[in-house]
Amino acid sequence: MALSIGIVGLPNVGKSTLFTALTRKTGVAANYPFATIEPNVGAVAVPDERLARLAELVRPGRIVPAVVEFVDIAGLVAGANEGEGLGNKFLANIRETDAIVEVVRYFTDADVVHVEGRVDPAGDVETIRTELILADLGTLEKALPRLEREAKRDKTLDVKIALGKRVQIWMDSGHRAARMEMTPEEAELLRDLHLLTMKPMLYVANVDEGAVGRDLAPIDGVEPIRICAKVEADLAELDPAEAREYMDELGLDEPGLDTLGREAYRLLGLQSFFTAGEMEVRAWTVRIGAKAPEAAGVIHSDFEKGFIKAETISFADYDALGSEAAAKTAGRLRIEGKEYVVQDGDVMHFRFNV
Ligand SMILES: Nc1nc2c(ncn2[C@@H]2O[C@H](COP(=O)(O)OP(=O)(O)O)[C@@H](O)[C@H]2O)c(=O)[nH]1
Ligand SMILES: [Mg+2]
Repeated sequence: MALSIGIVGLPNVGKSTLFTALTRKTGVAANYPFATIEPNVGAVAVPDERLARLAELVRPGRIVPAVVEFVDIAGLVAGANEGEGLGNKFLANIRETDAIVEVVRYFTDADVVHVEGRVDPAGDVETIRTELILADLGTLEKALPRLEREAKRDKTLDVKIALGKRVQIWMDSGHRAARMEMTPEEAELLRDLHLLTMKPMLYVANVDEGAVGRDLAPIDGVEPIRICAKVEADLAELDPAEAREYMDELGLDEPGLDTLGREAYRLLGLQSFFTAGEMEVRAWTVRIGAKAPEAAGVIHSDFEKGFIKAETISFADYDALGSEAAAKTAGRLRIEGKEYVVQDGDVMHFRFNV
């Protein structure tokens, strides 16, 4: 299953423009057979030079890049948590994604109406944050009484209830759940509640054409990624030479979409591992810190359930030695077990049993 990122924001901030640019990007997404999955879901290939190098060595039948799915979620408005503007449906769509990119309007075009009548990035961010937090508080309000009933029979739930109450108080004061200090074990305990504000979040500032180079104030402690969605949509339609010329004119080093892809990977704590065989050389996305069975599960849930071991070669070794056989002879093919923490660029072969 591909990693999915929901694009959220107020109406008319440029979400669909960005989505279209992402999924139209020539030469990359077009190679992927399922580029448009549903009208509002698009698969975007993650550019990776290592994949090309592996393909050069293995000469497989096909090469498949890692993909990130972007979901264009209809605009959230104030009151969404109470069902305003089809709010519940949107919130349910967000719940299914692994991460959130929020598009914030910075561009000033008078022809494009702002739902609240003024361009106010900080105010917009606040509106969306409030909606997401209110939705999560609603989730807890339902979950806690249920957990308390179950806790009469199962005392182990007491820890989870106490944690839920702590998060409730924290969010009540206007903070996203992800900002609360907690141990990885506590975060794991919260996982089945699918809180929206526990998801990793990235901000895209949709700026005016002339403002792509300017510094912006941090949002929620991080600098937003500056993009002009309109420019990106145009760039996605041009051939590489024309695109380069247009970017030079605007003073852009690289398309904003590339920056977005890279920053999304970094901020969301993601990395790639590879599978390399005659049929296919392929890149996959997994969390930094994930153990081998979780990586196996990215390929197929059976691989995770029946995980036995992972034959692993680092990309550097594969690159230097040139083949799996050579890596094996050189003693660079490792047999890793359930506790192995996957490293960026690992070339893996899973053994499993179902
Ligand atoms: N001037 C300008 N207009 C934009 C930009 N991005 C989007 N728009 C326009 O804003 C309007 C709403 O964009 P859309 O992507 O549909 O917004 P959504 O409601 O957030 O999906 C459209 O008319 C776009 O052409 C931008 O970067 N600059
Ligand atoms: Mg839209």
